[in-house]
Amino acid sequence: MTEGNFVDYVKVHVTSGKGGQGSKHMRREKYIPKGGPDGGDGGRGGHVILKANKNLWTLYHLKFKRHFKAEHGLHGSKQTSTGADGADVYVEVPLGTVVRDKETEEILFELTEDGEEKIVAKGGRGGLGNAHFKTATNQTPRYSQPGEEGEEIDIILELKILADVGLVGFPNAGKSTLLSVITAAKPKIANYEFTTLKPNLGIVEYRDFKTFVVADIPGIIEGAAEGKGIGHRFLRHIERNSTLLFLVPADAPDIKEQYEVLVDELRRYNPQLLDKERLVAISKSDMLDDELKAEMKKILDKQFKGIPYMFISSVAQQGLTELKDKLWKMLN
Ligand SMILES: Nc1nc2c(ncn2[C@@H]2O[C@H](COP(=O)(O)OP(=O)(O)OP(=O)(O)O)[C@@H](O)[C@H]2O)c(=O)[nH]1
Ligand SMILES: [Mg+2]
Repeated sequence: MTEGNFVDYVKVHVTSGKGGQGSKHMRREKYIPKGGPDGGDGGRGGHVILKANKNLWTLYHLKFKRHFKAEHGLHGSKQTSTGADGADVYVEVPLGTVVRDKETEEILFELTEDGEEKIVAKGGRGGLGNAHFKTATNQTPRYSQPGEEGEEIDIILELKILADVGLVGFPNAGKSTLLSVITAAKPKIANYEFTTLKPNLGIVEYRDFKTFVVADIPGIIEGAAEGKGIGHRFLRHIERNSTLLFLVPADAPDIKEQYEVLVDELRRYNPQLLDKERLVAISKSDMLDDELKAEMKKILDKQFKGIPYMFISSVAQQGLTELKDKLWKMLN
Protein backbone atom coordinates (compact mmCIF):
# COMPACT_ATOMS: atom_id res chain seq x y z
CA MET A 1 0.00 0.00 0.00
CA THR A 2 1.51 3.32 -0.99
CA GLU A 3 0.56 6.51 0.81
CA GLY A 4 -1.50 7.98 -2.00
CA ASN A 5 -3.80 5.01 -1.81
CA PHE A 6 -4.57 5.46 1.84
CA VAL A 7 -8.11 6.83 1.99
CA ASP A 8 -9.88 6.99 5.34
CA TYR A 9 -12.83 9.25 4.60
CA VAL A 10 -15.38 9.12 1.79
CA LYS A 11 -18.89 10.33 1.13
CA VAL A 12 -21.20 7.91 -0.59
CA HIS A 13 -24.73 8.21 -1.91
CA VAL A 14 -26.95 5.14 -1.63
CA THR A 15 -30.45 4.39 -2.89
CA SER A 16 -32.40 1.25 -2.19
CA GLY A 17 -34.98 -0.24 -4.55
CA LYS A 18 -38.68 0.55 -4.55
CA GLY A 19 -41.09 -2.29 -3.75
CA GLY A 20 -43.08 -3.77 -6.62
CA GLN A 21 -46.77 -2.88 -7.08
CA GLY A 22 -49.30 -5.48 -5.95
CA SER A 23 -51.45 -6.83 -8.79
CA LYS A 24 -55.17 -6.10 -9.28
CA HIS A 25 -55.70 -9.09 -11.51
CA MET A 26 -59.06 -10.91 -11.71
CA ARG A 27 -59.04 -14.58 -12.45
CA ARG A 28 -60.64 -15.29 -15.82
CA GLU A 29 -60.79 -18.82 -17.09
CA LYS A 30 -63.11 -20.54 -19.49
CA TYR A 31 -65.16 -22.58 -17.01
CA ILE A 32 -64.71 -20.39 -13.94
CA PRO A 33 -66.81 -17.28 -14.36
CA LYS A 34 -66.25 -14.61 -11.73
CA GLY A 35 -63.00 -16.25 -10.71
CA GLY A 36 -62.28 -13.53 -8.16
CA PRO A 37 -59.10 -11.62 -7.42
CA ASP A 38 -55.82 -13.43 -7.96
CA GLY A 39 -53.34 -10.54 -8.07
CA GLY A 40 -50.00 -11.39 -6.44
CA ASP A 41 -47.80 -9.19 -4.24
CA GLY A 42 -45.02 -6.98 -5.47
CA GLY A 43 -41.44 -8.01 -4.68
CA ARG A 44 -39.24 -6.22 -2.14
CA GLY A 45 -36.88 -3.56 -3.40
CA GLY A 46 -33.19 -4.34 -3.11
CA HIS A 47 -31.30 -3.23 0.02
CA VAL A 48 -27.99 -1.46 -0.01
CA ILE A 49 -25.83 -3.41 2.43
CA LEU A 50 -22.41 -2.58 3.84
CA LYS A 51 -20.24 -5.60 4.37
CA ALA A 52 -16.94 -5.77 6.26
CA ASN A 53 -14.05 -7.46 4.50
CA LYS A 54 -10.83 -8.15 6.40
CA ASN A 55 -8.76 -8.01 3.23
CA LEU A 56 -9.48 -4.34 2.73
CA TRP A 57 -7.30 -1.82 4.54
CA THR A 58 -8.58 1.49 3.26
CA LEU A 59 -11.59 3.09 1.58
CA TYR A 60 -9.57 3.76 -1.56
CA HIS A 61 -11.83 1.60 -3.72
CA LEU A 62 -14.73 3.95 -2.94
CA LYS A 63 -12.90 7.06 -3.99
CA PHE A 64 -14.10 6.81 -7.56
CA LYS A 65 -17.36 4.91 -7.19
CA ARG A 66 -19.60 6.86 -4.85
CA HIS A 67 -23.13 6.01 -5.93
CA PHE A 68 -24.81 2.73 -5.18
CA LYS A 69 -28.33 1.92 -6.27
CA ALA A 70 -30.21 -1.32 -5.67
CA GLU A 71 -32.85 -2.68 -8.05
CA HIS A 72 -36.59 -2.21 -7.69
CA GLY A 73 -38.87 -5.12 -6.80
CA LEU A 74 -40.98 -6.44 -9.68
CA HIS A 75 -44.73 -6.08 -9.76
CA GLY A 76 -47.01 -8.90 -8.67
CA SER A 77 -49.03 -10.66 -11.35
CA LYS A 78 -51.89 -13.05 -11.95
CA GLN A 79 -52.35 -16.41 -10.27
CA THR A 80 -51.11 -14.79 -7.04
CA SER A 81 -47.63 -14.81 -8.39
CA THR A 82 -45.29 -12.62 -6.32
CA GLY A 83 -42.92 -10.28 -8.12
CA ALA A 84 -39.22 -11.00 -7.78
CA ASP A 85 -37.27 -9.06 -5.12
CA GLY A 86 -34.88 -6.43 -6.41
CA ALA A 87 -31.24 -7.52 -6.16
CA ASP A 88 -29.39 -6.21 -3.10
CA VAL A 89 -26.22 -4.22 -3.59
CA TYR A 90 -23.20 -4.88 -1.38
CA VAL A 91 -20.60 -2.26 -0.60
CA GLU A 92 -17.48 -3.78 0.90
CA VAL A 93 -15.57 -1.83 3.54
CA PRO A 94 -12.56 -2.51 5.77
CA LEU A 95 -12.98 -3.55 9.40
CA GLY A 96 -13.20 -0.47 11.60
CA THR A 97 -15.45 1.52 9.27
CA VAL A 98 -17.73 3.98 11.04
CA VAL A 99 -20.86 4.97 9.13
CA ARG A 100 -22.50 8.37 9.64
CA ASP A 101 -25.56 10.07 8.25
CA LYS A 102 -24.08 12.99 6.33
CA GLU A 103 -26.91 15.35 7.18
CA THR A 104 -27.18 14.75 10.94
CA GLU A 105 -23.59 13.51 11.40
CA GLU A 106 -25.05 10.87 13.68
CA ILE A 107 -23.24 7.54 13.82
CA LEU A 108 -25.48 4.89 12.29
CA PHE A 109 -23.29 1.89 13.01
CA GLU A 110 -19.77 0.50 12.79
CA LEU A 111 -18.47 -2.65 11.18
CA THR A 112 -15.75 -4.43 13.09
CA GLU A 113 -15.97 -8.13 12.24
CA ASP A 114 -15.13 -9.86 9.03
CA GLY A 115 -18.26 -10.67 7.06
CA GLU A 116 -20.49 -8.45 9.20
CA GLU A 117 -23.38 -6.97 7.21
CA LYS A 118 -25.56 -3.94 7.94
CA ILE A 119 -28.38 -2.59 5.81
CA VAL A 120 -27.82 1.12 5.24
CA ALA A 121 -30.78 1.71 2.89
CA LYS A 122 -33.69 -0.65 3.21
CA GLY A 123 -35.52 -1.78 0.10
CA GLY A 124 -39.22 -0.82 -0.05
CA ARG A 125 -41.74 -3.50 0.83
CA GLY A 126 -43.72 -4.91 -2.08
CA GLY A 127 -47.40 -3.93 -2.22
CA LEU A 128 -50.06 -6.54 -1.48
CA GLY A 129 -52.03 -7.87 -4.42
CA ASN A 130 -55.81 -7.72 -4.51
CA ALA A 131 -56.06 -11.39 -3.50
CA HIS A 132 -55.47 -10.20 0.08
CA PHE A 133 -58.42 -7.86 0.09
CA LYS A 134 -61.25 -10.24 -0.72
CA THR A 135 -63.85 -10.13 2.04
CA ALA A 136 -67.41 -11.41 2.54
CA THR A 137 -68.80 -8.07 1.44
CA ASN A 138 -66.27 -7.35 -1.29
CA GLN A 139 -65.67 -10.40 -3.41
CA THR A 140 -63.97 -8.51 -6.21
CA PRO A 141 -61.61 -5.89 -4.80
CA ARG A 142 -60.19 -3.95 -7.70
CA TYR A 143 -57.40 -2.40 -5.72
CA SER A 144 -53.98 -3.40 -4.58
CA GLN A 145 -51.16 -1.69 -2.67
CA PRO A 146 -48.41 0.21 -4.38
CA GLY A 147 -44.88 -0.78 -3.46
CA GLU A 148 -43.13 1.21 -0.72
CA GLU A 149 -40.57 3.76 -1.82
CA GLY A 150 -36.93 2.92 -1.36
CA GLU A 151 -34.62 4.99 0.85
CA GLU A 152 -32.03 7.47 -0.26
CA ILE A 153 -29.26 8.67 2.01
CA ASP A 154 -25.87 10.35 1.88
CA ILE A 155 -23.45 8.66 4.21
CA ILE A 156 -19.95 9.33 5.41
CA LEU A 157 -17.63 6.38 5.78
CA GLU A 158 -14.76 6.95 8.14
CA LEU A 159 -12.08 4.42 8.82
CA LYS A 160 -10.54 3.78 12.20
CA ILE A 161 -7.77 1.33 11.57
CA LEU A 162 -8.01 -1.83 13.60
CA ALA A 163 -4.32 -2.47 14.11
CA ASP A 164 -2.97 -4.25 17.17
CA VAL A 165 -0.16 -1.83 17.88
CA GLY A 166 -0.13 1.90 17.20
CA LEU A 167 3.18 3.77 16.95
CA VAL A 168 3.20 7.10 18.73
CA GLY A 169 6.07 9.54 18.53
CA PHE A 170 7.32 12.96 17.55
CA PRO A 171 8.22 13.48 13.91
CA ASN A 172 11.60 11.98 13.05
CA ALA A 173 11.52 9.57 16.02
CA GLY A 174 12.12 6.59 13.75
CA LYS A 175 8.59 5.17 13.58
CA SER A 176 8.59 4.40 9.88
CA THR A 177 12.08 2.95 10.07
CA LEU A 178 10.94 0.59 12.80
CA LEU A 179 7.93 -0.46 10.74
CA SER A 180 10.21 -1.13 7.79
CA VAL A 181 12.45 -3.48 9.79
CA ILE A 182 9.82 -5.47 11.68
CA THR A 183 7.34 -5.79 8.79
CA ALA A 184 7.49 -6.02 5.01
CA ALA A 185 6.04 -2.50 4.68
CA LYS A 186 8.14 0.00 2.74
CA PRO A 187 7.22 3.40 4.16
CA LYS A 188 9.07 6.52 3.19
CA ILE A 189 11.93 7.31 5.58
CA ALA A 190 13.91 10.53 5.74
CA ASN A 191 15.78 12.72 8.13
CA TYR A 192 13.21 15.49 8.35
CA GLU A 193 9.93 16.00 10.17
CA PHE A 194 6.60 14.90 8.76
CA THR A 195 8.02 12.47 6.26
CA THR A 196 4.97 10.33 6.91
CA LEU A 197 1.79 12.09 5.83
CA LYS A 198 -0.64 9.20 5.96
CA PRO A 199 -0.74 6.06 8.08
CA ASN A 200 1.19 2.99 7.03
CA LEU A 201 0.34 -0.51 8.09
CA GLY A 202 2.55 -3.51 8.36
CA ILE A 203 2.11 -7.08 9.49
CA VAL A 204 4.70 -8.48 11.86
CA GLU A 205 5.21 -12.13 11.04
CA TYR A 206 6.27 -13.74 14.16
CA ARG A 207 7.38 -17.09 15.55
CA ASP A 208 5.13 -20.03 14.70
CA PHE A 209 3.18 -18.05 12.16
CA LYS A 210 1.79 -15.68 14.73
CA THR A 211 1.06 -12.27 13.27
CA PHE A 212 0.05 -8.84 14.47
CA VAL A 213 -0.59 -5.56 12.72
CA VAL A 214 1.31 -2.35 13.43
CA ALA A 215 0.14 1.10 12.37
CA ASP A 216 2.64 3.90 11.80
CA ILE A 217 0.89 7.26 11.94
CA PRO A 218 2.25 10.74 11.20
CA GLY A 219 4.29 12.32 13.96
CA ILE A 220 2.58 14.04 16.87
CA ILE A 221 3.76 17.38 18.23
CA GLU A 222 2.77 19.50 21.18
CA GLY A 223 -0.64 20.99 20.40
CA ALA A 224 -1.57 18.16 18.03
CA ALA A 225 -4.90 17.66 19.79
CA GLU A 226 -5.77 21.26 18.90
CA GLY A 227 -4.76 20.74 15.31
CA LYS A 228 -1.06 21.59 15.22
CA GLY A 229 0.99 19.64 12.74
CA ILE A 230 -0.91 16.91 10.96
CA GLY A 231 -0.96 14.17 13.57
CA HIS A 232 -4.33 15.04 15.13
CA ARG A 233 -6.21 14.05 11.99
CA PHE A 234 -4.75 10.59 12.33
CA LEU A 235 -5.05 10.14 16.08
CA ARG A 236 -8.31 8.31 15.54
CA HIS A 237 -6.33 5.55 13.91
CA ILE A 238 -4.86 4.58 17.26
CA GLU A 239 -8.21 4.63 19.07
CA ARG A 240 -8.81 1.01 18.18
CA ASN A 241 -5.30 -0.32 18.70
CA SER A 242 -4.99 -2.42 21.79
CA THR A 243 -1.41 -1.41 22.55
CA LEU A 244 0.45 1.85 22.05
CA LEU A 245 4.15 1.80 21.37
CA PHE A 246 5.75 5.15 22.19
CA LEU A 247 8.94 5.92 20.33
CA VAL A 248 11.34 8.45 21.83
CA PRO A 249 14.76 8.85 20.21
CA ALA A 250 17.80 8.25 22.40
CA ASP A 251 19.14 11.71 21.54
CA ALA A 252 16.06 13.51 22.83
CA PRO A 253 17.10 16.18 25.36
CA ASP A 254 14.69 14.75 27.95
CA ILE A 255 13.19 11.36 27.17
CA LYS A 256 10.66 11.34 29.99
CA GLU A 257 9.48 14.81 29.13
CA GLN A 258 8.95 13.91 25.48
CA TYR A 259 6.96 10.90 26.56
CA GLU A 260 4.82 13.09 28.83
CA VAL A 261 4.10 15.54 26.02
CA LEU A 262 2.91 12.67 23.84
CA VAL A 263 0.76 11.23 26.61
CA ASP A 264 -0.71 14.65 27.23
CA GLU A 265 -1.66 15.10 23.59
CA LEU A 266 -3.38 11.74 23.57
CA ARG A 267 -5.24 12.61 26.75
CA ARG A 268 -6.47 15.87 25.28
CA TYR A 269 -7.61 14.15 22.13
CA ASN A 270 -9.37 11.25 23.83
CA PRO A 271 -8.70 10.32 27.47
CA GLN A 272 -9.69 6.72 26.77
CA LEU A 273 -6.48 6.35 24.80
CA LEU A 274 -4.70 6.22 28.15
CA ASP A 275 -6.57 3.07 29.16
CA LYS A 276 -4.54 1.16 26.61
CA GLU A 277 -1.40 -0.76 27.42
CA ARG A 278 1.72 1.28 26.79
CA LEU A 279 5.30 0.43 26.03
CA VAL A 280 8.10 2.91 25.53
CA ALA A 281 10.88 2.16 23.05
CA ILE A 282 13.93 4.37 23.11
CA SER A 283 14.86 4.41 19.44
CA LYS A 284 18.16 5.05 17.70
CA SER A 285 19.99 3.66 20.74
CA ASP A 286 22.89 2.59 18.48
CA MET A 287 24.00 6.16 19.12
CA LEU A 288 24.66 5.30 22.77
CA ASP A 289 27.70 3.46 24.05
CA ASP A 290 27.30 0.96 26.88
CA GLU A 291 28.47 3.36 29.52
CA LEU A 292 26.02 6.05 28.54
CA LYS A 293 23.23 3.50 28.28
CA ALA A 294 23.90 2.26 31.82
CA GLU A 295 23.82 5.80 33.13
CA MET A 296 20.58 6.56 31.33
CA LYS A 297 19.05 3.36 32.67
CA LYS A 298 19.61 4.47 36.22
CA ILE A 299 17.76 7.70 35.62
CA LEU A 300 15.01 6.18 33.47
CA ASP A 301 14.25 3.42 35.97
CA LYS A 302 13.41 6.10 38.48
CA GLN A 303 11.51 8.29 36.04
CA PHE A 304 9.46 5.57 34.38
CA LYS A 305 8.80 3.48 37.49
CA GLY A 306 5.98 1.10 36.50
CA ILE A 307 5.98 2.01 32.80
CA PRO A 308 7.85 -0.58 30.74
CA TYR A 309 10.59 0.79 28.49
CA MET A 310 13.34 -0.73 26.36
CA PHE A 311 16.24 0.36 24.16
CA ILE A 312 16.02 -0.48 20.48
CA SER A 313 17.81 0.32 17.26
CA SER A 314 16.17 -0.30 13.92
CA VAL A 315 19.36 0.48 12.03
CA ALA A 316 21.62 -1.81 14.11
CA GLN A 317 18.80 -4.34 14.60
CA GLN A 318 19.14 -4.26 18.36
CA GLY A 319 16.38 -5.16 20.78
CA LEU A 320 13.91 -5.93 18.03
CA THR A 321 13.21 -9.54 19.00
CA GLU A 322 12.70 -8.50 22.61
CA LEU A 323 10.38 -5.77 21.40
CA LYS A 324 8.28 -8.21 19.38
CA ASP A 325 8.20 -10.64 22.31
CA LYS A 326 7.04 -7.93 24.65
CA LEU A 327 4.37 -6.67 22.24
CA TRP A 328 3.11 -10.17 21.65
CA LYS A 329 2.80 -10.72 25.38
CA MET A 330 0.94 -7.48 25.84
CA LEU A 331 -1.45 -8.37 23.04
CA ASN A 332 -2.25 -11.80 24.33
N1 LIG B 1 20.97 6.06 14.10
C1 LIG B 1 19.73 5.68 13.86
N2 LIG B 1 18.94 6.45 13.07
C2 LIG B 1 17.68 6.06 12.86
C3 LIG B 1 17.14 4.86 13.46
N3 LIG B 1 15.84 4.77 13.08
C4 LIG B 1 15.59 5.82 12.29
N4 LIG B 1 16.66 6.60 12.15
C5 LIG B 1 16.77 7.83 11.33
O1 LIG B 1 15.88 8.82 11.81
C6 LIG B 1 15.34 9.58 10.73
C7 LIG B 1 13.83 9.59 10.80
O2 LIG B 1 13.34 8.29 10.62
P1 LIG B 1 11.82 8.00 10.22
O3 LIG B 1 11.61 6.53 10.36
O4 LIG B 1 11.49 8.61 8.91
O5 LIG B 1 11.05 8.78 11.38
P2 LIG B 1 9.49 8.96 11.61
O6 LIG B 1 9.26 8.86 13.06
O7 LIG B 1 8.75 8.02 10.75
O8 LIG B 1 9.29 10.46 11.15
P3 LIG B 1 7.96 11.18 10.58
O9 LIG B 1 7.39 10.32 9.54
O10 LIG B 1 8.48 12.46 10.04
O11 LIG B 1 7.08 11.37 11.75
C8 LIG B 1 15.87 8.96 9.46
O12 LIG B 1 16.97 9.71 9.01
C9 LIG B 1 16.31 7.57 9.90
O13 LIG B 1 17.36 7.05 9.13
C10 LIG B 1 18.02 4.06 14.27
O14 LIG B 1 17.66 3.01 14.81
N5 LIG B 1 19.27 4.54 14.44
MG1 LIG C 1 7.47 8.38 9.29
